[in-house]
Amino acid sequence: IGEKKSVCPILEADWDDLWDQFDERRYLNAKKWRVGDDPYKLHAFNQRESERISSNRAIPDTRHLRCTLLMYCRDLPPTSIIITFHNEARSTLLRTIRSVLNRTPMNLIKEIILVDDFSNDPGDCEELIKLPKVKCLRNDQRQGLVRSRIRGADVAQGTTLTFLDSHCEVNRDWLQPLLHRVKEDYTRVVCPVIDIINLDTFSYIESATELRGGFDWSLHFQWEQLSPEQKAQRLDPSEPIRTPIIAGGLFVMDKSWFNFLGKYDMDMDIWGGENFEMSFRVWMCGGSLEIVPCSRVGHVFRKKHPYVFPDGNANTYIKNTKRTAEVWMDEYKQYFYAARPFALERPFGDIESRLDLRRKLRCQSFKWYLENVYPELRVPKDSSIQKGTIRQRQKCLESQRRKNQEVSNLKLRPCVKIKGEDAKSQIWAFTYTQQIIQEELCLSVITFFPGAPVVLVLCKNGDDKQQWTKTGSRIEHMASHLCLDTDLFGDGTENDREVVVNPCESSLMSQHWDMESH
Ligand code: LR7
Ligand code: MN
Repeated sequence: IGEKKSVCPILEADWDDLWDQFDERRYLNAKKWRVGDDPYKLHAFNQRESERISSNRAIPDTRHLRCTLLMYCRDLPPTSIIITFHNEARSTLLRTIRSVLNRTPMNLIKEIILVDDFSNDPGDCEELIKLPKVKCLRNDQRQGLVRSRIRGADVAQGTTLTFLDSHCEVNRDWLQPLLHRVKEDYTRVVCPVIDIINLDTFSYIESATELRGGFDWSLHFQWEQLSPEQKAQRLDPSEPIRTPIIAGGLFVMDKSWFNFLGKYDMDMDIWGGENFEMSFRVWMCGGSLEIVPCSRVGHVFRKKHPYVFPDGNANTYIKNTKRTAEVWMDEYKQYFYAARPFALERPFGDIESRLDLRRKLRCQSFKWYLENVYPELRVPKDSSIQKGTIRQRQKCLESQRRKNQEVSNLKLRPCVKIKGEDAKSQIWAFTYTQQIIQEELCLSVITFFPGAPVVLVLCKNGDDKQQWTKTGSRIEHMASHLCLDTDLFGDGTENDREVVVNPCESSLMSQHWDMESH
């Protein structure tokens, strides 16, 4: 294990003189949080705290001790760092850039390309070109992160591309181990370990190292522990970890390889899904993905998007992931649709050019990917979709959605047909993951007690609060063992019953449900 890599002393740059030419206080003060305003309102993190903390702060070195002993290749080529953003807070954007300038050897930065994805204030980006190495491009309409990143990549002059989110802080010697891996083999796409910058306090927290990227059939990204066997095989904690999928925001890739593999899918909008498309493509077309534990970058993880999705959040996510499934997943896309039945009837644009790309590159099948890269992803036995109304006599379960709200109401209402078709708000799917789902929302019970309300919330896999079993005509909630039922709260009329769970009782007609297929 003890062998050292090639030795190369590095001159750290001193940016302080150059930094003095930039009026940081003016830049930040122009858009400051104001007393009385909600500090979370604009960015979904604590803007006030972010502004209180210097752009030039120390953070703990979270690497394994072994990492400090490694030496990297002397002649690593300088990289183009690409940061796209839409209405990022000035304080976090500036801290991202300053951390890069502070903790990266000057000779390794070709340039820092900011792509302003049509933020409200052009000054957010333009004023930063006074900083060393920084360039600014501004979209004249909102493009989303995929087309913005492509725009940055197209003008990049470095031989490698380094992507970062606009609210990161890079840690000590973060870049060298990444560039080193790509220099050894240009088909590698490499990521740092992503540490956590707390969204309330902005403290920098070490995250677990022995994780890799994984997902379920609904194509939701999740961090996964390495298996005991995988852990046992890792003799050296500084060794890279091969990963089925990348988180998406933070990685280094050879520029020619990026272009050769088809950049990104230009028709993906705003946010989401592009990391699946990129990951499947890289693995299936001859490359690999890995996480390099000696490279650490902090990221502010948020609970919701602070920005607008012009076509709606769920629609955009489904369009992007559906494009991925249709182009890359072959017959296995049926499991995606079984997990997300409402994606079937969604528009997703033209995918011909991406299918061409896949043929031209002679990429492997998705079956190959499953067998060789992600054997841990179990293929379900059943991909059938049960879809239709859920009836209690002549009444139907109905969602009452409010626009742009993640939580909706649930009612028992007279069944409705529109032009012979069941009303959309009364159509449900029962998935093989035992969720009862409508679009992206799932039936759930939050706290358990007799009479507890059943609510509609964003589906989350593996959450037993969202799982149900059908036993005869009863529908039992798995976590509480209570049964789907209705009560006469509400306005107390028969037409407006609340949907609840109650102790199971087979004699009760209100616990008697029929699923009528659509
Ligand atoms: O319309 C937009 N235009 C943009 O330029 C919307 C967003 N953006 C920018 C945005 O300002 C930010 O810099 O794109 C970047 C990513 O957006 P975030 O920070 O809202 O996304 P996220 O951190 O929640 O999402 C993760 O998944 C995304 C899927 O599309 C992207 O791949 C993000 O880059 C990715 N972030 C990370 O991988 C950091 C670690 C998070 C994890 C896990
Ligand atoms: Mn982010």
